Amino acid sequence: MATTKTEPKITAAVPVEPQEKYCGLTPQHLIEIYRLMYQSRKIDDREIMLKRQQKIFFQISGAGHEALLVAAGILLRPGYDWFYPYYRDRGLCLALGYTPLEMLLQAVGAADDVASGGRQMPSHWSHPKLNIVTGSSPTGTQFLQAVGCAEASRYFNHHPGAATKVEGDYRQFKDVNFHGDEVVYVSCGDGTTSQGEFWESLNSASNLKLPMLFVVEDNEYAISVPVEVNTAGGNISKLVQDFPNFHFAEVDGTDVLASYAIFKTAIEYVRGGHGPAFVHGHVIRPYSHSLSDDEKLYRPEAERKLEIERDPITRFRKFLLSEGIIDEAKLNEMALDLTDQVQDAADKAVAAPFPKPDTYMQYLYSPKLDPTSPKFETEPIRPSLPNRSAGGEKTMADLINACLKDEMKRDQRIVIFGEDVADCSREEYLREKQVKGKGGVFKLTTGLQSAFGADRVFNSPLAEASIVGRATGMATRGLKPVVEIQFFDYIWPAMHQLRNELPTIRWRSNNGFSCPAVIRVAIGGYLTGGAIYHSQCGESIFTHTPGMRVVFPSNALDANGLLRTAIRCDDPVMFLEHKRLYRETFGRAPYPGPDYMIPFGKAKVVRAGHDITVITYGALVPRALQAAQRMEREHNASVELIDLRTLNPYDWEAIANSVSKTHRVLVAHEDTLSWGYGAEIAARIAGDLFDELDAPVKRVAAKDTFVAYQPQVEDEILPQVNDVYKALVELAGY
Ligand SMILES: Cc1ncc(C[n+]2csc(CCOP(=O)(O)OP(=O)(O)O)c2C)c(N)n1
Ligand SMILES: [Mg+2]
Repeated sequence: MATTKTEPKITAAVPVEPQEKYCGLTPQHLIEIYRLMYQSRKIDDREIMLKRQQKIFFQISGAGHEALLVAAGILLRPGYDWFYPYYRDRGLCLALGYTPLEMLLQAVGAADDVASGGRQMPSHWSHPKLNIVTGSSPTGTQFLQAVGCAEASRYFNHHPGAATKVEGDYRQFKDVNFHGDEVVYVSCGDGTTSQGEFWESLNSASNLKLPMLFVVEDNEYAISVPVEVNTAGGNISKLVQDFPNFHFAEVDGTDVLASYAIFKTAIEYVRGGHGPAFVHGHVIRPYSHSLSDDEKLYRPEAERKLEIERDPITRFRKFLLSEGIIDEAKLNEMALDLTDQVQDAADKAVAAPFPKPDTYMQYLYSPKLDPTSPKFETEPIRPSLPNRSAGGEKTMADLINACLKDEMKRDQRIVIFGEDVADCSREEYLREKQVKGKGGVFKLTTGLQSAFGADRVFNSPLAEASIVGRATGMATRGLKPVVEIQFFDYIWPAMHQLRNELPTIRWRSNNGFSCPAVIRVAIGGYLTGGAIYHSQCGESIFTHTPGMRVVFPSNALDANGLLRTAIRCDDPVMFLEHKRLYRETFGRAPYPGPDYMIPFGKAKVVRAGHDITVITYGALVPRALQAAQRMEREHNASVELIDLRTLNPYDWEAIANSVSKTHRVLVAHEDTLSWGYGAEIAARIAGDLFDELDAPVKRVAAKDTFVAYQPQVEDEILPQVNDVYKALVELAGY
């Protein structure tokens, strides 16, 4: 294990003794700190000029935050510690080794931009070599990911064998590095502390005593909104001080030495394994919010003047001169030198090639491991007949549980968490056999904690954003979180993470980072009394999100094989499990063995036919099957039934082949009709297969309303066998 001693990593060109009055820094260190701060400001100034010349398209500065951030940056370890910085952290990034050219390449949107290959705005830092994890624009989404990242450090430390590279699944492409005492840095502005995810992350960091350094850069404004509007009482330090296990510090973040001293203690606390630290730095924002904002509209002259007097660069310059550490001539020489360097970097950036326009689809998904490939196609192990009758047919719930168990045994990187997924959080009750254990409200994870231990299967707080955000951070580090959202109806608190983070990370970092987590979600109605908050669908919202694989099995065997593919693949997967199908007689199957996989994007022809095609998935599969059998009996019509099984990707070839044979097609699903999943399929059939059609494409789906509690009303709202049957009769007679 590395030393917990915290020393600045600047190497002095001229050895000079550290001095007590400079918090143990040498004069050479102080000059280097000034150089980094000045360089940070110069890059902002240069970007502003480039924006005015229309050579870049956005500018947001780190001006006024430099002292605090350089102080943190020189104490932390690039490529060792982990970083979730926000857009004002230019000084931190420079101190960690990000170069001015790398920053300016992002500003122009160059192909060689290390952060995003021209995909993200400037100051959206990302640098895989330095462990600076890709940041997004939404304020506050970084916090829960940082929690997951810190949890991953701890996990790999406790299970070092899990870090081993294994060929044949996502682990082949994911290098894991961990040290045991790494710090996870995460920062934001004063306004962002109003976001719920900020508070969720403090709760988990505190409760789990995680090695995290929280930094709030308080410049007293969130665009035009002053701090007292965002923060009750106007001071975030006062609000957070009762979280257990934290080290708290508040500092004038325009004062280099004070900031340095505060961070030294805070980082030693975190690296020493005592828990998280929270540093609240008071800084200034002299350049308005961004170049698109003019603070004169909401801040009077007098207030702005007072702020300028606290400018950290002017202050530190005065300090260095008054202490005789450097003279005016040397400072001016340094300024000229840095101006030239930044100018040179800007010239190179402006001349750098742009990404090729046709590369926009690259890195939505893993370029290395394709879950639609034959690698993911294996045969189930068929038990011999006597066994089969003895072992019995298993339900979807049984075979999902069996898959989780098999995969956890095979892959130590898998962790499972969510609400109520553990057998029992108070482990002594299990040990003393006082209780049997729960293992999920639908019992899908039952027995897993008992089999694999509480650090691999555990309950999360009741906070869905936490579940997905933490999973995202863990997956970024190489773990395979397979988390559960208890009901689809409660997925919405996690929407930010599910829409703006998890599926975007690989694309927005130009393949610099990835997070192939699996999100299992219990979905759907036909429950008799599930009502509006336990019965809804809504899968098209996620199939409408690029970067997210969406799976929706209709039977036990498919659920087992598809879940295994989801776990072994290298992309984020939303795995939708229909509650009504968990224990249905329909679609039971014998256990297919520990390696059974079904590739994504391969539909199943449940029933072959030549008159009409039904395209469906999930709970509509057994319903459409009944309707098809009735069509056969009563109309002698042969219906081909296609179960898509995965919704993104979906099997267009199977659809096209069938429609080209039957020339009549019905798309059926449980989710509401308008703007639903079927609309896309119907539109594509109408567009691409128009010449094949003998009748208009028909759709059957739920009414455009919510699911009601009263069973008769629920039946009316959700599509029934008879609705499918009637649509088939109409299609046959067209
Ligand atoms: C979730 C979300 N809402 C709104 C915005 C627009 N926005 C960008 S920065 C910002 C203010 C942030 O203020 P603060 O956290 O104090 O950071 P500062 O910019 O002052 O450093 C807002 C409202 C956003 N990016 N994300
Ligand atoms: Mg602010």
